[in-house]
Amino acid sequence: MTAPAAPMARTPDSAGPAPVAVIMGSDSDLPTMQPAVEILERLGVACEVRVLSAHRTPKEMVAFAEGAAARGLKVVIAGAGGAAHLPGMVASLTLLPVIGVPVASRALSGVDSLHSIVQMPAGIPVATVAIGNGTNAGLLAAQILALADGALAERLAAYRRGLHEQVVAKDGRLQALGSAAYLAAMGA
Ligand code: RP5
Repeated sequence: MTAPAAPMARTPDSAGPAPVAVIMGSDSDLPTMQPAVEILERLGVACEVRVLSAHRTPKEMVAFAEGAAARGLKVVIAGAGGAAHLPGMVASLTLLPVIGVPVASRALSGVDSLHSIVQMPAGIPVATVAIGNGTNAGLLAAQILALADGALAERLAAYRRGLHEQVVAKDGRLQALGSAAYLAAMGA
């Protein structure tokens, strides 16, 4: 199901440091991660976006992770593919919650990424979303922030109401058209 356009689209709050960082191991991950940026923007949550590779730029990754909390970040969303060590390594270097996004890899369709990110050892958690699901990573980050932000919680509730209305409308249309006509219209 396509996520509805959030009815509360707004300019992200610009006062103070961005509370969310969206980082990724390569710019080739950006198509997967941009939906996280977009849903955060729609919810009015500012974010910074970086390419930081656990393997190609490990020192920059360490500097980012070690300084993240002091710079005012509250949540890190980290996407990577293949030998996807970025989310776990960042999680090992900060107490901020880290949300991992497995990026669909060419060779193994992202199952390698998923296993690399989700199978963290006890003690260093990474909250892992489904392969390729940047949107859910952005929503989860917003839900964490909403614990201390009532206005953001209301925008998230409005988003959920939009999902509900979208499905109810589809059900009504399906019943009105019948399944064959509905399916034909979907292929149009
Ligand atoms: C990982 O290697 C990145 O997260 C990316 O998903 C994958 C491939 O990177 P590129 O070769 O496309 O730069 O580190």
